[in-house]
Amino acid sequence: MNTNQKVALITGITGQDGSYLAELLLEKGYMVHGVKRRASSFNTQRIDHLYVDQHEGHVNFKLHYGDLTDSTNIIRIIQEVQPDEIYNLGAMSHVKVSFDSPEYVANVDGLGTLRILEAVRILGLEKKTRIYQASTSELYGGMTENKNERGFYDEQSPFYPRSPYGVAKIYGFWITKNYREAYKMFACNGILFNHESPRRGETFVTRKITMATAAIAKGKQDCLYLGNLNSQRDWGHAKDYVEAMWRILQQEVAEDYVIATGITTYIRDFVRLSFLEVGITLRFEGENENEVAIIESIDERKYQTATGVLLSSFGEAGGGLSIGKVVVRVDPEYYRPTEVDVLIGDPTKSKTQLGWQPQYDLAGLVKEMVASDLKLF
Ligand code: NDP
Ligand code: GDR
Repeated sequence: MNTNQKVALITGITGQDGSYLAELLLEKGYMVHGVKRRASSFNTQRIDHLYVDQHEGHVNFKLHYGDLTDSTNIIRIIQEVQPDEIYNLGAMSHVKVSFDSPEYVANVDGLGTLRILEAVRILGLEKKTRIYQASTSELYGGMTENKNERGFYDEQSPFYPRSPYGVAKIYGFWITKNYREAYKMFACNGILFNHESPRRGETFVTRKITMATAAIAKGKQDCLYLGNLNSQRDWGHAKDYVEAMWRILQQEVAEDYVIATGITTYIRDFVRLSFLEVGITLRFEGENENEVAIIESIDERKYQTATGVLLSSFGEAGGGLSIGKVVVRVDPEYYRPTEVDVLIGDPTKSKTQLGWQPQYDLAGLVKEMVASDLKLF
């Protein structure tokens, strides 16, 4: 065994970010431990490629059953693993769903963070173990008056969460900061703006859009139903964002950082970009719940290259992908009781202090997501 090998523990390893972070840390030579929940069906699709049967002798990656609502098992896992770094990514991460299960989200996303910090303290690992807390741009709540003078949210901007998820995460933010100040622990918040990838959960808006683009283009779906098309998000790529998480824990001093692109885009424009990937230009008409997106034109060559389908044969087969077809409608069912209208982050501190530089732009992200989803159908 290499005694200089760093040991990391990731909660939420089966999620989008957990899977990319595990890949990054393994590449860097870490021993990676992850906490996974027991489920009635397999929930490790995003990390299966990293898993090598322990019986065959590959031991840089190990999963432990656990749950952030259970402090006994959190303490036991941390005691066994003795991690140099903990990345607390585990959470009920869906904003809309948090309105349906507010107590659960408070328990997992709020108290779960406390359980990690307390476990480290109870085990006397305050000097050894560095902790990354997955904080979020949802803390800002999109309050216009709280932006900085340049029109962005930064590390000094006040918080005003607008969902049970945001309220639970604000507890996670402050308890992390408090333990840093009270017990001199190396505990940091990454305030990450939205980040996406082909591994994004299917009910988040970007993935819902790219999957529907692929399904509609291949004649497997008729129409995409969305909620509020007027909100704006600062979207980056999850691969770039897990690199920032790692950098945050490699600094000399524990601090909090905003990770964002500094560019914000309407949901409607993400839809537009997504359909352009399969050669379809959309026109939006109407307002609010009456808004629809209609096919304005189809670039046959681009369509065929992207989908591998001949548009003429597809049309004749009765798929009906033609000019004038409505492919997106609004369903108010997807509206939230309180919405975060506009998010845009200022990554100046992370770029200058962490030397963080994202590799992807929005166009590259959309291209990768649509290409990946086209393979599903
Ligand atoms: P995902 O929803 O893809 O993953 C969440 C992970 O948490 C999954 O592994 C899930 O397990 C696990 N989890 C859920 N409940 C529990 C629980 N009770 N105990 C232990 N683990 C649990 O989220 P992302 O990867 O996108 O996000 C990672 C973190 O970053 C989350 O904390 C999220 O709130 C935060 N965040 C995300 C942003 C984004 O844009 N993606 C932006 C800012 C913050 P299972 O697979 O079994 O469901
Ligand atoms: P968000 O992401 O709430 O920002 O939280 P999501 O993709 O769910 O919503 C973004 C915006 O799109 C609007 N929207 C829809 N959203 C969903 N899910 N489904 C729809 O059909 C739809 N139609 C319109 C939403 O109203 C919203 O304005 C994500 C999560 O990853 C959090 O865990 C994380 O903290 C934040 O990003 C930063």
